[in-house]
Amino acid sequence: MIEVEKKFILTSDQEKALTEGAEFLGEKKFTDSYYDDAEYSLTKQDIWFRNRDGKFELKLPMNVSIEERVSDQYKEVEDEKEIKEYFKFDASKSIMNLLEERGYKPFCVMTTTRRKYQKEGFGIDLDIIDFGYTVAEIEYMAKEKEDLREVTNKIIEFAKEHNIITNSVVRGKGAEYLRRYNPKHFQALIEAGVLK
Ligand code: V4E
Repeated sequence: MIEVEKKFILTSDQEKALTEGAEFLGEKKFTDSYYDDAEYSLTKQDIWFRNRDGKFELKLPMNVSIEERVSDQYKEVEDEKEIKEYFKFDASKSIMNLLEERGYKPFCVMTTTRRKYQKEGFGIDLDIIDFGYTVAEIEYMAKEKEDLREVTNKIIEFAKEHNIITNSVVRGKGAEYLRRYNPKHFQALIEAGVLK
């Protein structure tokens, strides 16, 4: 499955419209640590390697150019064996060995409180992040063969139906964290064409 998601900063009226009639799936709190080496080798390729509450996960870009970027399209790899395969790393060694050998260190640690909803086949996440940032995500799980542009349009249509109209790209929490706390890394990603 491919996760297609679009982020929005909502007014309280928009948040109300979006969650009205939605099924509330629950609230959870999780802490993410994002890893990279000193050259930002991963994030400069839009690869996001994180540990979420003790479990490693990889978010791999679906080769969407920054000009065309109207939504986030990432493939998620959560299986440790597959993560090691992706990094062409010895399967008999641990992920900790991988971090050590490749020089991957945490560059961002943040805790998110997430309220999850479901409405008309879309997932809605309302994220409140500990460093003072709140962002909403509307997501749709697409099948490998689905046209991702069409899926993005579906998300935009759904948002419009709730009076959420935005043409701007909303920064994800990782990008916002870097902008605030690690301008050097943030600038490197702008120069690499990963962030705007
Ligand atoms: C993909 C990404 C980053 C990692 C965090 O991604 P995000 O979607 O915010 O995480 P989260 O917690 O919602 O993941 P989920 O629980 O849905 O799996 S940090 C920056 N990016 C990429 C990115 C980009 N290239 N451009 C912009 C404007 N924002 C983010």
